[in-house]
Amino acid sequence: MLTFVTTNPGKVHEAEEYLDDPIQQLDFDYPEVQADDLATVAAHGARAAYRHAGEPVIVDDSGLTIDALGGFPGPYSSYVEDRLGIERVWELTKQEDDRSAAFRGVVAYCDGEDFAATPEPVDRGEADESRSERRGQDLGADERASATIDAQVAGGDGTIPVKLFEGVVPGEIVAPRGDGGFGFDPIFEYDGRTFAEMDTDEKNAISHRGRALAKFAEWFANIER
Ligand code: ITT
Repeated sequence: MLTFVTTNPGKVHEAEEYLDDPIQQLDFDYPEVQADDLATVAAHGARAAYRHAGEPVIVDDSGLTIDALGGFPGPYSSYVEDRLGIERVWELTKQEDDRSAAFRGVVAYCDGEDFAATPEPVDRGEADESRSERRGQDLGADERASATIDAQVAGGDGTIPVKLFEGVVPGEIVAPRGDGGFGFDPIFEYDGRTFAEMDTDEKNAISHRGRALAKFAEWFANIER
């Protein structure tokens, strides 16, 4: 049994298609650190989720990046969906000539152990420690506050290794269409259809999460447990 720590049942539904092992959802809203890259957010999240669950966990951190908006909303996708809504993200983007975008996702696995070398990266928390030290020394008050959050989330065990699996899918932002999926799916078009116009199998075959989960599933089937 593998525990997927997420507040989003749509993610679990998609993951079930990939893994031979049964998956249970643990609905825990782990603290998300503020960082520009999803891998850092996912690695912190996986450690926090593992501490909470006390058993092997995966978390998934995903985001939509819109090229003409400098990669917005990126790591802030959840906040933007909540506060602005996808209709207003479409309104912002439709003024642009270039509406290209991408979904990016990182699946992060943590079971408290170290991992054998494979092509996928392992986050051991070193980057966080050096960044926190640097922030403490020569950066401003906002960044020091952020470093404090880093340290709290790391909880003194920032060195617990986390295995990371990344996936990206390019697409275009369009006016909302379709009833399936979740989140930004109705405004994300790939090859003529939005993700909300696809069923789960079709979306998985091309999506960022599908790509990350496929790599994770292959690796997970071969590790010693
Ligand atoms: P957890 O963090 O609890 O797992 P969440 O839904 O908040 O759930 P993220 O922070 O990873 O998940 O998601 C960031 C945002 O991106 C959020 O608004 C999601 O709805 C959206 N999102 C993630 N994957 C998506 C997908 O496959 N299709 C559409 N929107 C997606």
